Amino acid sequence: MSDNPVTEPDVSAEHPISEHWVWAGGHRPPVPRALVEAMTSGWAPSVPSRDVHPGATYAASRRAALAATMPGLTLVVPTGSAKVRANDTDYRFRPGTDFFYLTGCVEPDCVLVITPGAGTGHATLYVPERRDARTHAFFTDARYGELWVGARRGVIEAAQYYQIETAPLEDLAKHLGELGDTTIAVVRGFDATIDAALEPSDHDDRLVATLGELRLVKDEFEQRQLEVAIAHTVEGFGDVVRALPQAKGRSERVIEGVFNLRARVEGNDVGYDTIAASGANATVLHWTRNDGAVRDGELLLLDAGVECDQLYTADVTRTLPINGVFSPAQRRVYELVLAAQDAGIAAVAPGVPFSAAHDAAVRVLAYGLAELGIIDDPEASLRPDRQTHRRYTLHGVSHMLGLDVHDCANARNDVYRGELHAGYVLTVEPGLYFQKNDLTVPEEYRGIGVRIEDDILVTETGSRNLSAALPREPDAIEAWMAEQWRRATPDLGLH
Ligand SMILES: [Mn+2]
Repeated sequence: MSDNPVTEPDVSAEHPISEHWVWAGGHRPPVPRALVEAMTSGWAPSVPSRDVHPGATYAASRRAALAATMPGLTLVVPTGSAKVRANDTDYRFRPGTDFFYLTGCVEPDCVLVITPGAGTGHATLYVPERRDARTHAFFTDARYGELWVGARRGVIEAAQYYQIETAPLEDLAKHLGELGDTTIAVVRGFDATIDAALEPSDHDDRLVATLGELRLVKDEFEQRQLEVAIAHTVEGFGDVVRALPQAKGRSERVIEGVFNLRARVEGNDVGYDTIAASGANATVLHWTRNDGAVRDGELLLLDAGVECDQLYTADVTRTLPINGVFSPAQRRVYELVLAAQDAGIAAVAPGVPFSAAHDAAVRVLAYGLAELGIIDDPEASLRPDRQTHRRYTLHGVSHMLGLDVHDCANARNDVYRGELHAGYVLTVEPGLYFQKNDLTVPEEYRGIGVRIEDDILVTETGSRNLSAALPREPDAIEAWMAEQWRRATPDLGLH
């Protein structure tokens, strides 16, 4: 460690130094230089970790596959920076998905650059220099200083941990300037500095589409991570059932809070805002306010997923009777949605179109709506120029799942909606939604919303339901809920 830290490389130009003062910015008064020198000396040296990221070899393969798909181009993939919540308070940082897919790196501000070269090109990860005790920013910069935010890996340790060549982010502008007349493709919208520094080109769209399409097939590391996320999600659903007696008479926030506790403890976070919809709130597709009352006799639609530490997310929905037993009307609607989901899941296989699950499920729903007396003629309704059943089914049955809950959104439409291949993971999630004021629906069904959602891996021979550990059959759900209530439940202290 240096005894004269203030003269070390200044990585924080916004905090100028004079003979006696260091300016920290904002409303903070200047800091005495003597204090900065005291704060940046007398610390034991830090030793870089020899750890290696568990997915490093997979990330290297993905970079090679990307470079092979877009030869001759320089590819620039930034992760983005912390987003301001208010003033000097940021949202928790989540890396840009394409960047993370190619590196495994979770630190903000980094940029991956792949330049064309022999074979699969040459990858460099640009990482901010550490604001450790060798720099005055260690103490004067509350956003990046390691005294405030903890140690970062920095240029040296990141090279070892991510098994990639690294360079200081501070050199990136100069290096990009030296690329000359090579053609550059950029993932835009994540890093304003990068967006401003590099001219837009048609190759930008091709780069994000290519990444979206490469991400469709989950390698074995990704499949394992999805299994981890789903296993913790199953635990979270059990937590919610055990908390239901304490949630009754209170708001859906109890349910959201209990599930999200599991997500934060076992994983990184929830993969999307938890939908905890009691009673007729289940008919509001994006019900994330979760401020409705939890009432005996109603259904709870819980659409929730744990995002694991490697940022893959589950996306599971169950519709549960809050008192543990379906009423006859609830059970009729539930069994219809279940039959539709069974048909949808059965349709998933390599070589079939993406829409196969949707088409199979919706056919069952249309016929079931006719049996319930809600539509007249299912075949007529299913015609492309009519589709009147959609008043009650509302949404598509499938989307891709992975690092993003709606994964691979940048893939070209004909690829996303093309044939399924082994390694794809998609949801199958039909639903029926009878609004409480819908006069076209028999009164006993009004205010009932049911969705059942599972995460399905396409295999070489068919498919595997990754979330099968969570019961779906109504009898199995009732038995499972009763079993949860026989177990000791933690007192949430809600009185
Ligand atoms: Mn979903």
